[in-house]
Amino acid sequence: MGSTEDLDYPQIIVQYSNGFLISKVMFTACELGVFDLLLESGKPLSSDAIAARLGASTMGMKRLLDACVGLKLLAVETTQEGALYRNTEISSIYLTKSSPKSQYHIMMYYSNTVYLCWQYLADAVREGRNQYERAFGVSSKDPFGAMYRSDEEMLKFMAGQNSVWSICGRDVLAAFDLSPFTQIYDLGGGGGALAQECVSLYPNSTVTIYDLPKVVQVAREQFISPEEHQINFHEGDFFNDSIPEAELYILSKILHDWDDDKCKQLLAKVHKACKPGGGVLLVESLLNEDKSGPVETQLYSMNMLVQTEGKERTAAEYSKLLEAAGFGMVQVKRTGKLYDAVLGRK
Ligand code: ASE
Repeated sequence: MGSTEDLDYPQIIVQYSNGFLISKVMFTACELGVFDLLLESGKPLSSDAIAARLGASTMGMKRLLDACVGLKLLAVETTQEGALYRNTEISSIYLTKSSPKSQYHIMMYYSNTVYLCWQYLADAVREGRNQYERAFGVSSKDPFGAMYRSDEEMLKFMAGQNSVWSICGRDVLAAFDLSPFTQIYDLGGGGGALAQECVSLYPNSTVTIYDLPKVVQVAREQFISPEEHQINFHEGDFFNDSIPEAELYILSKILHDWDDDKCKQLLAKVHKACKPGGGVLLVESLLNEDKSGPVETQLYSMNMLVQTEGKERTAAEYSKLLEAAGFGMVQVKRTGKLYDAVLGRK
């Protein structure tokens, strides 16, 4: 503790400074299709072969692959023909596009959208608002208007947000026994990956994905197969349009997009629509009560500053919002993963 070594060589300062270099190496290897190629190939490949197949320079690709080895995202073996690269287990599972647990789309969203907003983090802190005007030249008044500024951006966001449920979906939905609730609305359900997890975990439930019309159209056409009979759709804007009656409302990563006033407004509307005995399930990344961590959640809260009108909150803050809207018997379950669950009852 406080050893002179730490002050002589500031390990954590060096590590934090290099953090964004690490992110960009991983994002770039994903974007160029390195992990996909190595998966398809089924055997280790030389850097020249990878460069040729991916249309990259031999020199640039060699350096990228070696950095991936340093990061343990690739393994290398030296043979008579030279160095041969292969995926590590973790990159096969999480960094390839086709894997069921793929995090590829969230990485593309981080690399090409979130990254650009973070360029203006200092402005966001100074001004206390999101940075769409500076980053993309679009009005920051309506954050989802800005986030969905093109169909392509909307699709990238939906695919990105979907990816996290392949690694956290089960945990947040199994945190409470939701089997008594069969009629479920997923407000702002987007691409529907959480709804899919929900109907698979609770076979007697039907989940209606409630989202903006253009989001629902894309979810229908590109994310949810018509064979998914337990999933329905409802086109609407939950702030301005009516919310139908149901037993359970899931608000997954919704409240963190909005300030307290907007959250109270939305929760009051949900409370009014909710059947007596029903409930609301918040799925969010919870801050410690003293906001001392977890660091991932603190960083997400910074991201909410640059991208939305919201913030990450503590369990007590969510409980207060729920209670202000009339919900009671609030229960909190931390999952130990990125997202946690809070259940309120009417
Ligand atoms: C939102 C969630 C996200 C709105 C914008 C967002 C995420 C990234 N941008 O509701 C996912 C969480 N990740 C981070 C970095 O916040």
